[in-house]
Amino acid sequence: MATAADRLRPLPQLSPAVSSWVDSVRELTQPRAVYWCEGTEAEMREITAQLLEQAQLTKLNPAHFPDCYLYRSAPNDVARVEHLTYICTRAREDAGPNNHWMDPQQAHTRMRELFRGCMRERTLYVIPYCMGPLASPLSRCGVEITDSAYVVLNMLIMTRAGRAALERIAREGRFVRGLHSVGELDPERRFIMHFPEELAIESYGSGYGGNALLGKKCHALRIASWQARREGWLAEHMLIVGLQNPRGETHYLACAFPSACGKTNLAMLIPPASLPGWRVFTVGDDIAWLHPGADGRLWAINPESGYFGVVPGTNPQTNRNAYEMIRRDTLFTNVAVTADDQPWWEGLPSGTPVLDWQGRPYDPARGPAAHPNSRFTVSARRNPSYSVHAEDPSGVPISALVFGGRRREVAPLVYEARDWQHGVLVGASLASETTAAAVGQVGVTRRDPMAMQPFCGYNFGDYWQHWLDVGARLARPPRIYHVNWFRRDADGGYLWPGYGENLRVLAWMLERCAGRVGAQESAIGNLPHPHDLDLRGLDLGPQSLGALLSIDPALWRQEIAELRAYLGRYGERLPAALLAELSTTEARLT
Ligand code: GTP
Ligand code: SPV
Ligand code: MN
Repeated sequence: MATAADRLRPLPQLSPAVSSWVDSVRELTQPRAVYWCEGTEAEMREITAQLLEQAQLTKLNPAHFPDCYLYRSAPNDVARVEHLTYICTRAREDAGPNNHWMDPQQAHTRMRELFRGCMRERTLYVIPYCMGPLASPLSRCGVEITDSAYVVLNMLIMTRAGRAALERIAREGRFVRGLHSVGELDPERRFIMHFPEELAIESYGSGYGGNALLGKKCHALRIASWQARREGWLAEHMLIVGLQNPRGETHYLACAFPSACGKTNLAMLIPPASLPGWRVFTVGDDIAWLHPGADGRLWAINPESGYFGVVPGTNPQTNRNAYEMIRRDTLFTNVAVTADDQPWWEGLPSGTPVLDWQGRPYDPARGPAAHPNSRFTVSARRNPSYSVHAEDPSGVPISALVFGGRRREVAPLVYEARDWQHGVLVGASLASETTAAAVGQVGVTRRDPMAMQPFCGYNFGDYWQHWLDVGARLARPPRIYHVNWFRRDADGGYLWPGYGENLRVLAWMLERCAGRVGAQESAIGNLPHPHDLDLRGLDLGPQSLGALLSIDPALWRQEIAELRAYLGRYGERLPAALLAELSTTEARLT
């Protein structure tokens, strides 16, 4: 509830810079009302109640899923739209071959026409937010203007939003401007535009996650990666997890896997019963901001305060933590429901869907009941394994960086880069099968360097050089690894059980970091000696293990040839050191 002091100091007066921007957007978009978000629990309840009343939200069964709601999006608005996402820099080369590019003036003109009068009969919401702990010097603020109350609810969970963020903006005098409208939800009138040189984002025509929650991919990755290059740090598509071994030592890992390739699950991993004495602490599940510290190590903060996670596949066997976490205070998007209004999705061991994700009577002939990219939005405070260090202003020190993708063949279960420079090539070589997180064909292998193909706000050539430069400044750089939980056998089955069992691979990495185990050198990097992987209690035959750790020289020569052709697209911006690493690997393979 607002106090008397609050009323004397209303939000719009806190920051003239924000207010004047809001005024200009109001002029352009012509909303019926303007609402400044305070970021209180009461406000969240109020907006939820309004959405329920307008039948935009459905209340889920309160006996089983207290304070959980279902949102059904427009059927044509269920994933990120990479083909409609642009980086608008003055020079086309600065966006690079990895991005769609548009001239900033042309883009602004185009977007102005879309935004003109688009909020008539709607409320314009102002969401001041802070990415990262409010007290951290590493955090960065922004303001999102949106006409979607659903976006407001998500932003209130995913970021530190409201008065405190606006106060920080007023102090700093700097913020990222994000303008969003759902428009007509017409895929033909949909654009996600980024103006890194102006610290601005303009998004029109979609209400979906990465297209519309502008603090997330648009700000914390595309704009932040651009800022990070200028300021000497890294903004990455990485989870951050703390692992405590049976000796009581805790190490933090940051892991980059492409969308829907296992970050949330690894960040909330539950140690298998046959590996007693291990504990796992989640710092973040999607984005890491990495800063070289005065001690020569790399330090990480999670800019987010919640999870926007993939629902299908979440169950008590794969991840009990995640399953329990989303049983209260959770906003579900595009899941199915049972006869008694419980949410339902593919991968649950019980329950029967009666309505599919579009609210139609469920008919298996029309595909899965829950959308494959259905999502949950939930506060990190609901995570039973949330790290007590997740809010530390200086972040957590990183012992190892891990890259991984979905590869049915080629990539072994795990290998280690020889050093930082080789590790940058390993990251740049990441490729993965596409998933339902983005619109387009699923299951096609594509290059996804550092899991940042959809998210790097500038030319990848410059980005790899920046990675090399950051590494050169680290006296104690993290070791770098590559993993593949998704290798298949001849029948198409997964060779590796995944989920909690992945800890066995991470445990080997920590032993490597501590200098307690050796490795076998191979052409592509260091592989574990099979006896150094703790496989106690795991039903995995020596043949499967052999297949998981095998490197097929013919496939790898082909892989490296493809990588050389791909890297060649970056021309003069490709760091020579990366080409040298590539040649070294090539020579070792022949
Ligand atoms: P984004 O939020 O899109 O960035 O995805 P994410 O990387 O956080 O992926 P998430 O952990 O949500 O996993 C995506 C899908 O992969 C889910 O359906 C999981 O059940 C499945 N998955 C996660 N980890 C594993 C694993 O180790 N093995 C296998 N086979 N599947 C996994
Ligand atoms: C991803 O696609 O990588 C996500 C979901 O984490 S979104 O917020 O849509 O980007
Ligand atoms: Mn993601």
